[in-house]
Amino acid sequence: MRLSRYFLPVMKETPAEAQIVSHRLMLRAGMIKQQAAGIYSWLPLGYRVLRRIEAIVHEEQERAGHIPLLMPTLQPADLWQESGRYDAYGPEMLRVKDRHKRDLLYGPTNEEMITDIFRAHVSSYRDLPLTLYHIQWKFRDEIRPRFGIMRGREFLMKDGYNFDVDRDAALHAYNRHMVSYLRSYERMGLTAIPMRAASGPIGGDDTHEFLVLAQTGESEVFYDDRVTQLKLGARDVDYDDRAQVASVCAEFTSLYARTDETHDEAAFAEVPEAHRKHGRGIEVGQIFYFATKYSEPMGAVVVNAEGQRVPVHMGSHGIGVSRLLGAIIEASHDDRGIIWPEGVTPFHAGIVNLRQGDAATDAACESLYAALKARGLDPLYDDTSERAGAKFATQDLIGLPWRVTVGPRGLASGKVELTSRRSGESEEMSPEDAVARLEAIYDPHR
Ligand code: 5CA
Repeated sequence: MRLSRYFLPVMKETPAEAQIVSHRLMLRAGMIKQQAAGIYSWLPLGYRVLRRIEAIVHEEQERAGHIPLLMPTLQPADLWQESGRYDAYGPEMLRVKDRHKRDLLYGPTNEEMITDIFRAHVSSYRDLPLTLYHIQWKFRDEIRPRFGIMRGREFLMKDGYNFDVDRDAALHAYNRHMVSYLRSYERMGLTAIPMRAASGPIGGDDTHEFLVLAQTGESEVFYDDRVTQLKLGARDVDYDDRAQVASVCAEFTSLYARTDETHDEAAFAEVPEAHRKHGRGIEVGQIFYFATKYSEPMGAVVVNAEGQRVPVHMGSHGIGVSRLLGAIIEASHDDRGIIWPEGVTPFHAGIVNLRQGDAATDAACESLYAALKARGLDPLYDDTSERAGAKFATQDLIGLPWRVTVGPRGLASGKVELTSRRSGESEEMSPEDAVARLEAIYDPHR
């Protein structure tokens, strides 16, 4: 993309309404625009990152054997009357009437609808296990939408639902979700810690939230800080191997880590004092096992191997896709702007032309641009006639992890400069070497 033809409405001023750094930076970098309280348009730069995050979520869900579909945002009220949640959900649910005076709602979550799909088509244990998921907009009429897309009213969520013949199979699905979530967050450059939590309106006793530590987080957390060192890394997990998946989960959940809702002072006191930490976190996902809470009232029944009709065991599993942008920025920025992890960056590298209009410099930038594109990388070429200082400030604000600076002085000796946004370090090299370096950097992320 050429910046002169792009739509990147960056702001110099710090917007007064934004209280936390991620919200400020998303507005300043021209990523989102508020349309109503808690409702945002995704401008091109923000939309690119949102799509990167979605792509990672899809890849990791499909790797775990989970199947994508798409359910609508509007749902009929009668499904929710069947489960008993239509009245219980309260004012957070946006209720609408159509022209025939039928009651609809904008879905805050999809347990009822997916159970309805399941009961219409599945009746035998032979069709199990089954996990279906979608990435779809949700609406919750939050009493206090705030911090930009972090607590929105309309927000993008990945929600997945497992159907299993018994508790053991359903707990394996729960564990598969935990591992696939850990992989997804790591690919986004995040450390998200699974913490024992409370289930709220979704229901069930087994639930973990995934928290990114940040002072601006809305959740109060208590943890053994050795849990922050755990990494899944490149290890190969066989998602069909119950014992292996369970052992990864045990590794990530055996140290103390709980939100305030389930915090237990006596158990916490057993953590060695040097490792006992109390702080705040951003909830970027939650998994639930709730057995037959929805399948029983809604009649989602399968015939098991013994020929008995049993309500199917279910769980639901959510990732806050749009919230993740805020969480990533909270975890990765400096006083000049955002620092995108390579896995989610909107463009792989910026190209800064220090002397736009100079024939040799323009030609070098064009050929660099073409070479990166030919290798499947997506550069953002600043071909505007802004001063160098302003170009650097924009690059720093929007946070591309790598910048290639091209100017007449370097070109005189056949060199461009490759700069890391994170470390600030620059290295001179030939344009060919810069392309090869970027290709190698991004190889593991593709
Ligand atoms: N049905 C279950 C799991 S599929 C469910 O709805 N879970 S949830 O309520 O925990 O939401 C899943 C994730 O969505 C949360 O972990 C959080 O990251 C994100 N989320 C929830 N509310 C909001 C909101 N108002 N704005 C942005 N993200 C939100």
